[in-house]
Amino acid sequence: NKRGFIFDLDGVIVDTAKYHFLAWKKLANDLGIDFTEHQNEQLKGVSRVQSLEKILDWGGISISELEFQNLMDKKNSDYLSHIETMKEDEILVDVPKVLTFLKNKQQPIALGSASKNARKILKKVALYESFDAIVDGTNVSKAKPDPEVFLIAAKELHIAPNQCVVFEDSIAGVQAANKADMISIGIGEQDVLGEADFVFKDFSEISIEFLTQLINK
Ligand code: B16
Ligand code: MG
Repeated sequence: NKRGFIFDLDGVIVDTAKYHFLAWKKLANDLGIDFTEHQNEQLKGVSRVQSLEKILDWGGISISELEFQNLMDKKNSDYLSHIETMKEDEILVDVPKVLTFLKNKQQPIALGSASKNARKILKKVALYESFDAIVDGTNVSKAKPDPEVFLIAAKELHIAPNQCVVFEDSIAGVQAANKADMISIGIGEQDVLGEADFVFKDFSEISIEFLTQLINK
């Protein structure tokens, strides 16, 4: 049996969520806006444009289009300065184990990320070749929670959406997977990702038996 296995990037494969947090917090604080971990949760999986819109909204600030573009560029260069030094040791626990298992079982594997930096990051951690398809922020027009990113990934894998499984760390991403009629697996906290079909703290909690059941279901 073949299923399509679709992985989010930030917060699922690598812990770049912490770098996004640092970069957004710096930008918000520079603008005199408070920025909490709870607010950060609402930016996970959300595109760069929409993230900045939300932050400005929380601060009750309105700016010109040019300034908006400048702030986005600033956030991204700040974020990229964190990414620059990334190595394979920043791959999250047991991700390689799961990827290798699925590959050995001939299961098609895709990346489904909102990030425009996804390909760069995958190359940094030497996982670029591990995916049969890569769909990222440069390939979509609608951001999560819209299901577009995962539907394109399913199409590229030639697997029907309801035969796909999505691993996601964000609320928006879990909602996108559910809307795409895919099996959603939250990676993180149950109280945050309760809308997912299954929630695990990280991949060390996902057993080979569980993956085998998913394939054979
Ligand atoms: P960039 P994912 C998302 O990646 C992040 O979760 C989100 O925090 C970020 O704003 C978004 O990518 C855009 O990223 O600024 O690099 O284009 O979790 O969907 O892999
Ligand atoms: Mg994510």
